Amino acid sequence: MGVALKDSSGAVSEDRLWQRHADMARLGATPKGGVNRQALSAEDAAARNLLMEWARARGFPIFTDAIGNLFVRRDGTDAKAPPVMSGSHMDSQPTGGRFDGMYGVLAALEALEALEDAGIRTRRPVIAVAWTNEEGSRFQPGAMGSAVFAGTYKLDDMLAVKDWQGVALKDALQETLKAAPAPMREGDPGFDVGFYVEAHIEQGPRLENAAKTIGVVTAIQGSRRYIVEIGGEEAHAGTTPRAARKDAFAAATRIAAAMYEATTDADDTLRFTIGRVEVSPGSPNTVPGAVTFTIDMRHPEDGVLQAHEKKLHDIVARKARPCSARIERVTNVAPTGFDPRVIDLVRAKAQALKLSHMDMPSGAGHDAMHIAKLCPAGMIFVPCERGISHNEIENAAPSDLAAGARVLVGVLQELANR
Ligand code: HGY
Ligand code: MN
Ligand code: MN
Repeated sequence: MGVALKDSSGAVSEDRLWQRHADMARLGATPKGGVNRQALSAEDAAARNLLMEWARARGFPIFTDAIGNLFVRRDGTDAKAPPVMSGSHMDSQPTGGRFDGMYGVLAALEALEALEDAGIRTRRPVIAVAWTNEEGSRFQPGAMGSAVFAGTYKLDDMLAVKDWQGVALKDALQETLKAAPAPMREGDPGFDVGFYVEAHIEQGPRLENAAKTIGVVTAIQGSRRYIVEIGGEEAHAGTTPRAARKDAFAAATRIAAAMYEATTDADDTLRFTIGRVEVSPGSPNTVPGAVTFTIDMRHPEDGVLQAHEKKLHDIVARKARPCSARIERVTNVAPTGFDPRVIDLVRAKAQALKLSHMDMPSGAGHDAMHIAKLCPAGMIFVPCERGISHNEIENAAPSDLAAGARVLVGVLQELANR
């Protein structure tokens, strides 16, 4: 082992980190340069295998748990000390980018490698983690692996969840663990964690607009997800008079239009999205008998979300006739405030590395919102081009990714010796 460098940040390799993003982006690559690496798909399994290949090359022990979270550990001098953990997710949106989630996993691995390259021993073990199914686009709810780890969702409930084609998560997980085997940590997911820090692209334009390199993340806004199911009556498109129709799509458009209006707040802070709509039977000449659509609603204040949830229920009750309709909340993640000690340390490391930085909240949800319930947690943002994400053209600069990783490893090194 070489002589220990004063600080592991200097051992971060921009080239190694950038090359690994390119290697991972081949797994589920889409024509426009993004990725489609849905949770527990063959592409997800391939990413798990590649991460494990890199970990094994450094002799880092690997293990997984009953929901498929994947852990890479660098031992500390005190094996019993609760570890410092860092990571994010490798699953993507169907038309996702190559940095959302993956950056946090690769920056965490880079941190372990930089500690190793710098010959730095830490008291606590340092663990890099890839959480299962953060996106929640194939299997709802999202941030599933971290939520089961934190005890927010029950393992058995999540194993029973089905995707839009009716495939049970349990079966998809079994396939994935067969295709990407790793030693299984016995028992239910979850163990004592000392600190958690997650690196992520901002997925918004604020850092780029402010010409800052590092986002010192202070909080994550609250988010709620719903399913709306509308029941009508299939009928012949040519013979059925309007007055006799129970057109589920007509009802869906009335309900959606009223919801968009009710969530148009003056200061453009509330986020309301209908992202997926299924119309059945989906035939051009049959009046739709059933419509299902999803709602994703977010705001920094829980009270505002609660007030708007009531409005959504009222609209569904008022606008469905002559169809039937129901709205069910699928997830409710309260706003998360990060730990001032971690926030201050992220800011101090950015300053020490002479990196421009600013405090900011996160508009996007992250696994950190669940892990923050277990231990002091925080996040580090780096810019992404024009703030675009959940889009195949998502892009980030190698130097920014490396800068975030330098702050990350400095923070992890400090926390691992507290
Ligand atoms: O939806 C989110 O906020 C996260 O990017 N999955
Ligand atoms: Mn993400
Ligand atoms: Mn995402």
